[in-house]
Amino acid sequence: MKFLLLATLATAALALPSDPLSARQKKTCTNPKLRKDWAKATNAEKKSYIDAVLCLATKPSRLKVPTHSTLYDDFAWVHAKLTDPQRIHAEPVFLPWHRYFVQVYEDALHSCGYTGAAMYWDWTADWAAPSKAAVWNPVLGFGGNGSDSADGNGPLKLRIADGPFRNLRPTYWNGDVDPHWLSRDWAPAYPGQPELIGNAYSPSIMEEVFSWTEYERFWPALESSPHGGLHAGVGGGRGDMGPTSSPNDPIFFLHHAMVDKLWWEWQRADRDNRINAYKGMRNDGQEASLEDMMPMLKLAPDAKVKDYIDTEGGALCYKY
Ligand SMILES: [Cu+2]
Repeated sequence: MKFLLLATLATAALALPSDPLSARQKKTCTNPKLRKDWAKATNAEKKSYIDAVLCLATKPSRLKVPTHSTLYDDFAWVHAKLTDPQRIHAEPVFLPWHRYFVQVYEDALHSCGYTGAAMYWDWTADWAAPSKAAVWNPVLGFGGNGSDSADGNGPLKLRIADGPFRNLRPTYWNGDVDPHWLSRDWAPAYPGQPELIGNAYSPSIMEEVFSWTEYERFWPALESSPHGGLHAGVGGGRGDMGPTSSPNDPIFFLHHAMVDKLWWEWQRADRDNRINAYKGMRNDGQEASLEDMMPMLKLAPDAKVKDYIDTEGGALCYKY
């Protein structure tokens, strides 16, 4: 009996995924990881996160399309391909798909030596002066805006002027091979509108988003103004956060961790009724279901919505 038990344990240990390509294990979540606010993380945590992001660009692509791209580029490629034709936005799967995507990214950072959880940018706290946010720090942050005088990109893309990611050279722009320097094109302030379209994620907008009690009302409200406004505010017309290849900008993942945190807060505000709340019309005209599959195009296995609906159950184990 004892031998049998040991043998079972040994088999279970062998089956654990050693590489991030394997399906995430479903197990009881007893000790959820805490995802932190970038502005409150320690310098050591920030440094380790930044180093791991840079490391992704030295790792071979899992997708090999095209052959000279890297693991860093895979995220932009998958997001671009799943956006044209549209499979991950403007339908209920927007929230769980991006939740899964951020988790796949966190797993990739772990393959680059990072041991912490994904981090988020709380833009609801910075809405009145978003350009002053801690995330744009040129040493322990993501660098700032693109600049006309920054060399190398031509007039259509604004290369960022400083920061640890200034020398990053993403492979894709939208779904096309178009190597360029990482770019940002912050929307300027004008009377009544803070820079980076701060009004799109102001307290009054957030109050409206959280006023919805049904999932099918909540997700579009969150996706449109706060989520979309931030993308447009940071990316502008000539920055990486604008096009379908927006995961090119590493701030994408702090932005989407924040979107995820807001969904998490909404779910927990009425856990019994909302933790499995998932409804609405899919882009193919069918009713959305927890059994729906989320495509990840071989960056990671396709996965069911129901395994990613609860951050402390199914295939996930984290909280905010
Ligand atoms: Cu997206």
